[in-house]
Amino acid sequence: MEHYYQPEIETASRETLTRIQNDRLVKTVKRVYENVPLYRQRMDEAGVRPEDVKGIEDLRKLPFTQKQDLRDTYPYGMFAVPMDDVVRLHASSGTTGKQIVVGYTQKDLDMWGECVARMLSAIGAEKKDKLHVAYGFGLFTGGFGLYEGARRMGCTSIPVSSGNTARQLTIMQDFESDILACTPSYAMYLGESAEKAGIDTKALPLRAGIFGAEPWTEEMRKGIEKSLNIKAYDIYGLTEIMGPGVSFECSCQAGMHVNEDHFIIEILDPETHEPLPDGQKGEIVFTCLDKEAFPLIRFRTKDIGTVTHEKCACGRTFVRMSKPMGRTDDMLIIRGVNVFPSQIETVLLQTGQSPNYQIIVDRVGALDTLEVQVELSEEQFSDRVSDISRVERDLTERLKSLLGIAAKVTLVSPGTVPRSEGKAKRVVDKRRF
Ligand code: DLL
Repeated sequence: MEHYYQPEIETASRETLTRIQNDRLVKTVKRVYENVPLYRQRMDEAGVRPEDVKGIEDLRKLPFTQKQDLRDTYPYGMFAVPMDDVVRLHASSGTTGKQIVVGYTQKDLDMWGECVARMLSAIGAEKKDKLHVAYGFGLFTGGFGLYEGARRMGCTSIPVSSGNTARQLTIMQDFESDILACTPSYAMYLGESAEKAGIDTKALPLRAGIFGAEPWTEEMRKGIEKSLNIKAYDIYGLTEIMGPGVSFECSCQAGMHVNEDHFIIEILDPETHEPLPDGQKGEIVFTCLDKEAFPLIRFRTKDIGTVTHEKCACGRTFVRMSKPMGRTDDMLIIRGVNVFPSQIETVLLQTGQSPNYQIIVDRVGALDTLEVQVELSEEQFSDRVSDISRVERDLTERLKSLLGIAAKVTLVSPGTVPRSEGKAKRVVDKRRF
């Protein structure tokens, strides 16, 4: 039996959802025009008046928002309510550039909790469950986002925050955590550390995990499910739009349902900005429908993905998005060839290699170089040198045929690739541009 948190809305007909979206979009556009100078200016420049937007069919008349706009208006220029009504701030630094600040009203936090509670119900969590939150608590949205959902749903949250792996494992055992929430790379590390510490994960009550905030592959999902003996679910979100819970996986694990009563998703051709049909890869763009403090219109996420309107076996009618398949800005251009780190990860995991790897890009003279450092498992480490060279050769060939350019594969000793407690740093780009 499928569990829903709000069955009426989660299984609503397309007509009902469209009606809600039309109604909320009209109100939000009016509000941002009146309260956010940047939107008033952009809409004036585009010759669009708030009353020209009568529903979602007029969405395309509206200008885009980009991360740079949030930096230019730092810290509070995009807020649509007086500071008096803001009850929480979060921030995101990204990997480059100045941080951005987002705000939430009381109602925004309730809505956030509702979105995360839908995800918790979808994966079969119940009030009696204990949610072990090992996402960071702080300006990062991961910790507090999951906490809001657990509170809303009535689960017991254990706000451990990130770091101190030995302590995480002790708490997991002693407090009897049922569900784990952290980044997928940290989940892998927890599994590995449990094994090293001689903890039998099969004997733990832990049964599910909520992993997101960074790209991860199906192979990695299998690895986590095996090592922690749980079901692993994907959750997506971004600071600018809300944090975790913009979309979530259900028990079918076949894409992430977008909370469409609160957010509109568009998939656009990154160059022409034309909308793309179901199944075609493009840039994910979100519009907030009922956020009060920080409502963004057509925010270009730079994440690349697809959507499907096909019916999901879980009964939810919310459109599903794919796992993001990289970002327009994490695509590496090496000797003129486009390379996504996720392609490299897929090859490594499909061939049974360790998920602990790092991609090093450098430039020697005028030539870009690509090196993939992959950690050997303990068994491989004790193998003969000739076996290790065979693995290196095999990986080199597979990467060459997939990427179309040569990569140097270096197998390194177990435990030498740096572990992360939050988002993993997979790429080190040493080139000077
Ligand atoms: O990472 C919010 C979050 C926290 C999501 C906890 C899920 C769980 P930011 O730090 O602003 O917010 O980073 C947002 O992370 O644009 C994607 O590129 C990436 N990302 C988030 N979730 C996923 C996912 C949080 N499930 C950026 N799969 C986004 C792949 C993800 N990438």
